[in-house]
Amino acid sequence: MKTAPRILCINPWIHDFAAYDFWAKPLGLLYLAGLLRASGCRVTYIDCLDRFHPNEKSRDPSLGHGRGPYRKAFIDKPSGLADVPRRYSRYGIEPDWFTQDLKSAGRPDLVLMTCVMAYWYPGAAEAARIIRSVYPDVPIVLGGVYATLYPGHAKECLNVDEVVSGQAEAAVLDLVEKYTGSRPEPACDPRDMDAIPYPALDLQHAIPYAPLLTSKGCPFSCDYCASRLLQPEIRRRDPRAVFDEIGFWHRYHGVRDFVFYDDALLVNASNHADVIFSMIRDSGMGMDLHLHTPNALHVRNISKTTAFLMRQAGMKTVRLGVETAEFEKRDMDRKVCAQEFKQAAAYLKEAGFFRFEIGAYLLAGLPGQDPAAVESSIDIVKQAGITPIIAHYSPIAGTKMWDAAKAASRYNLESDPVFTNNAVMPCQQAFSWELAARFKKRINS
Ligand code: B12
Ligand code: SF4
Repeated sequence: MKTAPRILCINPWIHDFAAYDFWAKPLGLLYLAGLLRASGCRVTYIDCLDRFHPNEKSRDPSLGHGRGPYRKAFIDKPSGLADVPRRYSRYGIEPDWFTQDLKSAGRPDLVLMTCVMAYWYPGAAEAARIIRSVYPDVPIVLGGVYATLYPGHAKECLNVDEVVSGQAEAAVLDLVEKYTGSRPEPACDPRDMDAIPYPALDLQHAIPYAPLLTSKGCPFSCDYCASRLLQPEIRRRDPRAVFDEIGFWHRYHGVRDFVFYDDALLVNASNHADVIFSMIRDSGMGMDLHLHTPNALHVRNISKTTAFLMRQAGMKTVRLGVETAEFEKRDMDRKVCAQEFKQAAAYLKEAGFFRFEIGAYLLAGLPGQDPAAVESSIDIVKQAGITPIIAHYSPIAGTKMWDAAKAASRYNLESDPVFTNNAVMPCQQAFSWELAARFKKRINS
């Protein structure tokens, strides 16, 4: 009898100027791990960003609604970023712990590694080097956002056997067969979002929060966003299946914080999100849960009903995709107008949300953007009784704004994704602490 293929899944380190676990989990990889496990593979998982590693001091996973700082160690900056007056770090567990964990996991037949943010690839490169040194002949396959957006760069710069672009629920079964010689018996139709097993969050040392994906894709196509490149098809789960998943993590694993990762959670809310929120409210679980939407919601879809249902279901963190509050001038997206914004803010307030619970993301550092436009957006958001949150622009290859970003940048963006890191303000003439301070002052004034 053939033995089950042994698959080791790796979430690599972050190399960056700043990083914090603001509800960031490698959900795509954890879905693949769950699918492979249910399809008969022996799956192990090493998370280089594990804040609850056994070598760490023990801490309560529920603190800060599950969020918290990563361990960090200063490392050298990538050479092209010498102009940025900030320290660069490796975020996550000690490399020795990683080596030890690799050895304790035992030799796998295949390593599957993700990389969630393109400009974090140096962390994946470091992980690949160490995996190679411990298991020189084990194949490594890289997938995820970086692999999808910059496949050519990944093939050239990372010592891996294969780079896989795009959604991979179906492809991963072929990969296992290709590299191990045994074909897993699929537990379900891997493309069916309602049938696919839950992400393998239980392979972590703790489950401080559960990321949820109720849908894929987005009907909009904003100039700065990669949603369509990553998830070209719009698909949605049955609201009942989402509700059941929430109940599962809550009842069997004690999870109270749930984080929606959808790009378009509220589109057609009356037959999707509203149904999920009503089910939570009616079950009584809403009293016990904290829901969060750090990935912005579409303002236009916040009706009075939706606002009240969100509150009754236990929503604690609402983030709105505003991008610029100079509504009449916007041409990079058409997803909200002034009236819709004011109305949504009023509904959320009426439903009982406090100012500090509602944040509006405003994009800063866009090619050719006048900082005064960001400041006037800050004022408009504040007038609506909402907290402005500055999100610095990260240029992405393949998006409509890419050419303008390349033209505006002081770096050769095409040459290396590290230059697309929003922390370096890549589309400005220079990195500027003053500008960041100016926005902060305006927000707090
Ligand atoms: C949820 C989300 C977040 C969450 C959590 C992110 C995280 N996990 O770390 C939050 C809200 C915290 C967040 C924050 C930010 N985000 Co974000 N985020 C997303 C979002 C919407 C979904 C990612 C996701 O989990 N998708 C669901 C899973 C199922 O899909 P997946 O990861 O792609 O996995 C599939 C495939 O890639 C593949 N796969 C994955 N791993 C592997 C491994 C192998 C071996 C294989 C074969 C396949 C494979 O199979 C999976 C299943 O099909 C994406 C946009 C998008 N639509 O993807 C943006 C996105 C990743 N974020 C982006 C950005 C820019 C940011 C911010 C910098 C925004 C800002 N300006 O402040 C911050 C910074 C994050 C930080 N420093 O921690 C950009 C990244 C661009 C880039 N250059 O890489 C994206 C693409 C959005 C965009 N602008 O277009 N984000
Ligand atoms: S609405 Fe949001 S997710 Fe959709 S394309 Fe625009 S920025 Fe991307």
